[in-house]
Amino acid sequence: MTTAPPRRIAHLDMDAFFASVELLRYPELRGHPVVVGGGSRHQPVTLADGTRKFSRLRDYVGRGVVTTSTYEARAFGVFSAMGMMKAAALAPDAFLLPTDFDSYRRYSRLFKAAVATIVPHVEDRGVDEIYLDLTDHPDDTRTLGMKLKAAVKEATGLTCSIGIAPNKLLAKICSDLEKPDGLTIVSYDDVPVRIWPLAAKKINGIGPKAAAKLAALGIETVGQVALADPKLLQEHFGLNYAEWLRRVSHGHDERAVVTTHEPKGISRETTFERDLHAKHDREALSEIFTRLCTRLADDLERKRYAGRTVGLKLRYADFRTVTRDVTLPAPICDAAAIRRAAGECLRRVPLEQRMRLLGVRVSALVPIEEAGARVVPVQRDLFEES
Ligand code: DCP
Ligand code: MG
Repeated sequence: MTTAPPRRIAHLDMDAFFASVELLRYPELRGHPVVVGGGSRHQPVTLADGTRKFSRLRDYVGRGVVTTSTYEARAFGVFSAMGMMKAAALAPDAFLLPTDFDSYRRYSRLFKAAVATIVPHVEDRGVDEIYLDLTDHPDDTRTLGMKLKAAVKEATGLTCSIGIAPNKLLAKICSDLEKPDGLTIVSYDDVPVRIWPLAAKKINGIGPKAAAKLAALGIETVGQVALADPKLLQEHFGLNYAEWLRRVSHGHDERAVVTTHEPKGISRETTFERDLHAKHDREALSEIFTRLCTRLADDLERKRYAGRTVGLKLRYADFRTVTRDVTLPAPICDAAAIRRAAGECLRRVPLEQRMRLLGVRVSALVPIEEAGARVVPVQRDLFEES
């Protein structure tokens, strides 16, 4: 029997990414609780003496959500996706900054380019995270990890956290263990000590529903999943998922780091924290909708595609799902155009019922270079039109 040589896989994730980018231009806020979110309102104002006046979280009125927060704000319990008003109750004095996706995309490109000069095998996983295959690199693991962190810092002024492990599953878990500015290296031998005590939901693929179901069986940690009776898991989760649970809880994962692929369509969807209504939750929905389109535009730009067909997926509170799509005369890839087309689709679905999920997809893809598509900034108030 031949066994594959052990791999060295890294997961790199930027620390408090959007907030950290903001602190580069507002260094006077460093060390303070800062929250990014609430759309594009609440721009800082430069006073006559050259100092800047910032909004505070307590000034916020509306139904928007927190995009991200600095670690100082997290100490008050303020995290991504929390309602801004709830966040304001926890940290009224926190500084509030509007989102600026163009900057985040620019820094995203910068840190990825810096990493690619050291390790060519990069799998792009979104605006602030990547996987790397370090297996063939001559440097020892810690030296290489430090080198990657230094390159990111040098190119952007920002810190990141890196997990290095024999596979993607463990690397992703590890990048989170010593945040911020972490470098965590684990081997299979470390799994019982470092991974088993963690909550089961730390595994990418054990979502809130599966975690709740496990908890109902008295299974809270990864280790408890590993030691659970396979028959019990199979009974509650089906054969495939139970088998997958067994493998991941022992730290096994064979997925390769994939540097490129040719997609048919690219989509983003999000399940709301609570069911939302088109009228009563218009502001929150509008923001979520815009963010979905912005992230989708970001995915398209990163993968260098534009597409002619824009699809909308909507799941109601009762789990009925409807989809609509629209095919445009020319391929698009920018957030505003996607938002407009998806908004058109939205007009063609009934909106009386509360919704639990919203998804947007762009298909009929062509490489961006052939599309002649133009990138324009996103508009934020289009939900109103629907
Ligand atoms: N983001 C978002 N909506 C969310 C979660 C995140 O728009 N519900 C954005 C803001 C984050 C960025 O994506 O800055 C990256 O997400 P992460 O989960 O990596 O969060 P951070 O980078 O902010 O923090 P951490 O240091 O925990 O990675
Ligand atoms: Mg991050």
